[in-house]
Amino acid sequence: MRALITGASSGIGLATAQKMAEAGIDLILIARREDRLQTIKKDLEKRFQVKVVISAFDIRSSAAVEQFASENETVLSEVDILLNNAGLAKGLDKMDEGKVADWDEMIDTNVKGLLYMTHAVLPHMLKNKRGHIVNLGSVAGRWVYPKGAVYCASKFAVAALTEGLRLDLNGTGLRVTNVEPGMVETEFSKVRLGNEESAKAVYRGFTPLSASDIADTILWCVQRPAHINIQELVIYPTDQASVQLVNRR
Ligand code: 8X3
Repeated sequence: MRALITGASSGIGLATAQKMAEAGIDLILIARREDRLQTIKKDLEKRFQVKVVISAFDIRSSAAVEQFASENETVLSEVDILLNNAGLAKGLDKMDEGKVADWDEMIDTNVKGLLYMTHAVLPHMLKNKRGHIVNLGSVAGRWVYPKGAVYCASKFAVAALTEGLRLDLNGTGLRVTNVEPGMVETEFSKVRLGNEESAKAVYRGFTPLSASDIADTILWCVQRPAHINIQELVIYPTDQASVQLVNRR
């Protein structure tokens, strides 16, 4: 079995790569940071005796995705699982104060990058008559919160793309899942807010989810028997009851 993971050099992507390798799944890892990918490849191949192919490029570029797809036809033809994990939030602003560059980065990565990668892998899965696409959505793809409209919109798009793909793939045997976490402590808030201190404050006073928690959930989804499709899965920390209600001690 082989899985392709985007955004594999940190956070949920990396944690899932580790758990999949532990489960004996070969990997294709994609991220922008080549040096991190090299280190991860060495570590996973040594610890778990799995095959790890790495490729460093930016999924926001349709040309880069096309080039990757044409240069890696053989490995791509063996992909059983596509984890569209790469994604980010940039800024926490009212819409009139938001930066266009932040909006572009979120929409280009979270929506267009996911589409480009799906477009590259799907023909192989259809040919093989098997495959599972797991999209990393968010509770922000079901409920909107103040100052988060554009990030939320990008994750609402992930929910729509998952549902749409399910409809288009009905009868093919392929599966599509949208995993929608609440607050997970990774580099997410540092990337969003731009500094460590503000990021730490986001998770202060309660126990957030970890990347490893979400990796376990993803693994559980892909390990269900072939007749089961977990279509949408919301996972919150126990102390977070909605996108805006967190019980802090
Ligand atoms: C991340 C969850 O609540 O910070 O997608 O938007 S949240």
